[in-house]
Amino acid sequence: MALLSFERKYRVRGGTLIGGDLFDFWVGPFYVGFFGVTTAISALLGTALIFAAAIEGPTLNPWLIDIQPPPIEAGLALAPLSEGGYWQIITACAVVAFYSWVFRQAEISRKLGMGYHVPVAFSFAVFAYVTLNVIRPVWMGAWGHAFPYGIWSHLDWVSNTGYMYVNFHYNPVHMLAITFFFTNCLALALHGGLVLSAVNPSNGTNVKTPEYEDTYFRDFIGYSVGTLGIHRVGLFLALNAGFWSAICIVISGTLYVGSWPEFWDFWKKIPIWS
Ligand code: 07D
Ligand code: 07D
Ligand code: 07D
Ligand code: 07D
Ligand code: BPH
Repeated sequence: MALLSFERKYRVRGGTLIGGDLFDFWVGPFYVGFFGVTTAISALLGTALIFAAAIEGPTLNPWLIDIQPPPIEAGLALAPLSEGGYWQIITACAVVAFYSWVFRQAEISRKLGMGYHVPVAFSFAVFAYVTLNVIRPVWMGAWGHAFPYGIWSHLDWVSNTGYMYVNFHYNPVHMLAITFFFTNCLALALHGGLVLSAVNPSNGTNVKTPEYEDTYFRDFIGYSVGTLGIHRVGLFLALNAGFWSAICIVISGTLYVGSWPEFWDFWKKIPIWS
């Protein structure tokens, strides 16, 4: 009941970024809005084009569908449909769908009078995708540098691209991104474990308050970042993981060409350890 009366209070017009009252309504639980409409159109069109391209062959097995970008020789020109044109339109649909999703999240935040943390966070993931399939290919002068749309084939792209720089592990920004991913996973394991341990006490005892959670970490490692703080840490780690991933790939083949292991040659010559 409380939830329903709350919904009546906030389900009012206003707060849209574009379109005024036009699409300012709900369908069942879903808020629509101008960006709901643009998401639906671009997502459906993009998905339909994946099927259209797959029907041209050689397979309809979802795991083996492979929609390649135009060949590198075609540069940044528009390509015929079956030679990368499908990939180009699907990419345009995907960019519109992902950004529409960000703006729809922002409109919902505005309606609820909340901060923009979720749309900002998702925009980091979209930035990583746009870096891979728009910014880097444009910078390198050919759509052919982008990854193909296929469950297996995109893994081949990651592997081949990695070995193009001999050993991608030696890319220092890749190291930084991995460190953020690993630390993010560590933090979530600790946070999930801690909260569940407080709400699953030993038989016959009460659920524990956040003071217990803080005390656990003070006893354990001398410091607790606090109940709000851990969420700041989590967001910080996750956004950095996405951000430095984008940077690690966009510098490869643009600012840095050649072998990543050789990048470290300067460092072997530093007098302190040689
Ligand atoms: C769990 C949220 C749900 C999302 C799901 C994915 C599709 C694809 C399309 C048939 C965490 C939905 C899948 C819409 C259908 C067709 C044509 C999110 C969750 C369930 N990858 N990747 C996967 C994408 C890149 C890499 C799986 C997308 C980069 C490696 C899935 C993108 C690089 C491995 C997938 C993208 C890269 C995977 C599970 C876009 C570096 C795996 C993903 C748009 C980031 C793993 C067979 C997942 C796997 C895997 C989708 C980009 C590397 C198919 C949509 C180019 C090394 N990727 N990926 O759980 O099992 O994400 O592959 O950027 O090992 Mg990938
Ligand atoms: C093992 C850490 C345990 C730590 C402990 C604590 C101290 C104290 C003191 C600070 C498990 C130690 C504490 C010392 C310190 C103070 C005071 C965590 C561990 C007990 N891979 N791959 C994974 C991806 C490729 C390969 C896992 C992605 C290439 C091998 C994860 C990609 C090739 C192994 C993963 C990718 C390759 C893995 C790692 C992309 C290389 C493993 C996470 C995008 C050419 C390892 C069990 C993990 C594994 C592993 C991800 C690519 C090889 C799923 C995203 C194709 C050989 N890879 N990988 O395991 O499974 O954390 O380990 O391309 O052995 Mg992979
Ligand atoms: C931030 C908690 C604090 C931990 C810290 C690490 C040491 C090593 C030893 C100089 C998230 C303390 C470091 C004690 C000092 C010497 C000889 C946790 C945090 C500050 N790795 N790994 C790193 C370890 C494996 C892989 C960094 C340990 C598997 C890849 C650091 C183990 C595979 C990349 C590190 C272990 C693998 C790294 C940051 C043990 C698959 C990177 C780690 C005991 C899991 C990244 C230069 C981090 C990097 C990185 C430590 C195991 C793959 C040096 C202790 C064999 C691909 N690993 N690692 O943030 O920058 O953890 O490398 O299992 O790119 Mg590794
Ligand atoms: C791009 C996803 C964006 C998603 C969006 C939403 C839908 C809707 C609908 C479900 C960024 C899509 C939504 C489609 C679905 C419904 C209803 C996220 C994106 C917008 N690597 N590596 C990374 C590791 C090696 C290589 C990143 C580890 C090898 C290359 C991460 C290892 C070589 C690239 C990472 C390892 C290699 C990367 C990926 C270990 C291969 C990249 C995370 C343990 C031989 C990529 C921006 C990411 C990158 C990337 C981790 C190994 C090559 C840090 C742990 C040595 C070429 N690697 N890697 O980016 O930075 O997420 O991309 O060995 O391009 Mg690596
Ligand atoms: O709604 C969400 O979550 C429930 C948003 C989302 C998010 C959010 C959301 O709010 C946040 C904060 C993040 N992701 C954060 C992050 C991480 C760090 C910043 C980063 C690691 C990450 N997300 C990664 C990923 C990955 C990886 C690693 O591969 C995937 C697959 C996702 N995130 C997926 C998603 C979705 C579940 C959701 C989301 N992250 C966004 C949903 C969305 O945008 O919906 C609108 C679009 C459609 C419904 C479909 C569009 C279809 C296209 C037109 C066609 C398909 C083209 C595509 C390029 C083909 C790819 C083929 C592959 C085989 C390669």
